[in-house]
Amino acid sequence: HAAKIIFIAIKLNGVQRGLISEIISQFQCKGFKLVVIKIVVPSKDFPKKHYHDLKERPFFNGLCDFLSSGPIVAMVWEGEGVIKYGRKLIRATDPKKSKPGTIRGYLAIVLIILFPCKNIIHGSDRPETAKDEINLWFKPRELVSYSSNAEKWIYG
Ligand code: DAT
Ligand code: MG
Repeated sequence: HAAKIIFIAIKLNGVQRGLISEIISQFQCKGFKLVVIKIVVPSKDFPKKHYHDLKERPFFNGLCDFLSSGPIVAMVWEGEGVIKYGRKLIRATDPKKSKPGTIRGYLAIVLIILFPCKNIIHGSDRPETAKDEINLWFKPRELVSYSSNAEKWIYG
């Protein structure tokens, strides 16, 4: 069910600022289910694979260098409409265009306005990219299949 899963990464500045639990809360409180989570410092070339569709853009090298320079929390969240809702929750790429109450509007600070790559969080934008990103960041056996006890209260 590709449309029901999203790859979410908390970028290193979010990790360093202690925002892991806040971001997890936002997804958890909405009723989405965490199916895998790990913390990793990506190799130099790894972000280039993740952002391959942006390789012609002028900010590509800076973006990739930033993402390989510290610990990233990589997750997969599952649930009805998780991509659509997740993108709304994360909001605009440029944090100064993100409303308060969105993750970037709430958590991305002044410095990030000058460096959009430091916008705290990544989230897949479509089912196809979610699938590719999950395959890139995780092995299939890392994804934990379980039914949450809350499901009957969320979908019932
Ligand atoms: P998003 O992360 O909102 O999906 P994207 O996929 O277009 O945005 O871009 C990936 C990342 O690249 C983004 O999180 C920050 C950086 N970025 C995007 N546009 C940029 C720009 N015009 N200048 C600098 N960095 C940019
Ligand atoms: Mg994107």
